[in-house]
Amino acid sequence: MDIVMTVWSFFATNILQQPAWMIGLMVLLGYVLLKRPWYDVLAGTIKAVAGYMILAVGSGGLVNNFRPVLIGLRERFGMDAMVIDPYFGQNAVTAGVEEVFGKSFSQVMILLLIAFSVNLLLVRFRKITKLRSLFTTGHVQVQQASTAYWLILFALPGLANNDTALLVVMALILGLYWAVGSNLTVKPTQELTDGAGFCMGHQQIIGIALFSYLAGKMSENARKKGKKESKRIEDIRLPGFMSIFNENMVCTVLLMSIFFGTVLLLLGRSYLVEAGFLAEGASYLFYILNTCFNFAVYLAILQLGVRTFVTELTQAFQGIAGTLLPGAVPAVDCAVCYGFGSPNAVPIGFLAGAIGQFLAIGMLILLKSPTLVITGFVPVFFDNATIGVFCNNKGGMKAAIIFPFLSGLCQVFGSALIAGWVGMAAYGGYLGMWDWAVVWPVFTVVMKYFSYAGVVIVVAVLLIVPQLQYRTDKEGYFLMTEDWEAYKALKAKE
Ligand code: ASC
Repeated sequence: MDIVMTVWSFFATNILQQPAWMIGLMVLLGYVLLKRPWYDVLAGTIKAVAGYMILAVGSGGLVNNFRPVLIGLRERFGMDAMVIDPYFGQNAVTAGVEEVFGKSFSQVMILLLIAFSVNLLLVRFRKITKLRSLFTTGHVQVQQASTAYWLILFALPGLANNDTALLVVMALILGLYWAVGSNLTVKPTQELTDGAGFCMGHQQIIGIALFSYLAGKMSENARKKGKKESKRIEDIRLPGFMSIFNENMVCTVLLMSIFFGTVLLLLGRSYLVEAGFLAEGASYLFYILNTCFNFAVYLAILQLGVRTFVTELTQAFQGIAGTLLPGAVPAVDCAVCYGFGSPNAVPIGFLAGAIGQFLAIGMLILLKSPTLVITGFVPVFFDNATIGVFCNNKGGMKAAIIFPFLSGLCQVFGSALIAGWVGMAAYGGYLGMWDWAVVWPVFTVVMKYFSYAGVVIVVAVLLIVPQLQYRTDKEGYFLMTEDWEAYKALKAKE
């Protein structure tokens, strides 16, 4: 037993929780199953791991670049409150779960393993379950397992006395959420990427499905009423000097300069020096310029990383899909979609979401909410930029502004409500991503009030969703992951 645990914890720490190595392992396995020559296997694996590492440099850079602003707002204006961010959320669980529930955090890792196996099994039996995607984003799965652990313990405190029942219930719900949520993004992602063969496995997957659907409806309604549909961002050719916004890098630098430039000016030079962000005699102006330019630089790095590994992963996954998990696609990090569609949807979605969040925070202050929220970079950027990319693809520029804006409101209000209620706010953080600010709070309420019947309801609803999806398009449902060109031909005929 000891050896098994040691091997498992080695695997969990170094591979399962490290998306770069997890993706590398999948490419390795996939290429071996495809019987590719050894040098292809080696080259593919290297590109997958290195590509993912490049993406991580980009996304980590974005997060760090934003730090002075967050810490500044908090310290300079004395805003002490809960930060909505996956990393703060995970810290809160680690810090509080023992105190509040008398449970150790170490079980979260076992939960992760069982929930991942649930996802695997659900996809393996896809003929019955109609589920087509395997969640591969390990760092996100750790954050989600932690939060789910807290939410479910809160809803069903009786489970605390029975570890086996606790883990089974939790893994079932979490594994189902991974499988069903990511499965909902299969169609919008295939449409966005023209059949690249992956879907989203992140923290706003139900949000992506919902907002893509609404964006599509918005366009359809406009068409029916004979009105002009909102143009996609990439099709808008701006007049005269405005056309410089057509270029992604230029657009990002300009938008970020307006936004961060203002905030950094508000924080003031003396604060930035005092807090150690700006060196004593250094230029304030160039500090601001560097920070704003860095956003465009990290975004470019991130997109390079995506381009490096995505083809390897999706090709290799066909090897896995062909033998072990037929008809399946990998569900990957949301940042992967920034390599597709309009790159300018990224800063635009982010800004619309940020405005939504700030508005919501202002309202919490005015309403004297007992839980105050502070924007964290990961939700405000990665959720809203992603929703922006998908909505732009389905509903044009208008949708890419409206829906991220609504998402920003949801993130703040939803997180304030749930984290205040379940007691996580007291530990300074909550996950805060869209699904965890909206969908999981609903699960929690249902389970809190209906207890074990609530568990049955949540599980039943999750199981039914893919069945309903399948029914709307029996012919195309599996075809869209198995053969995208054939799927397109089928749709063209219809
Ligand atoms: C998250 C999280 C991150 C980012 C990253 C986006 O939810 O924990 O580090 O989003 O995955 O690429």
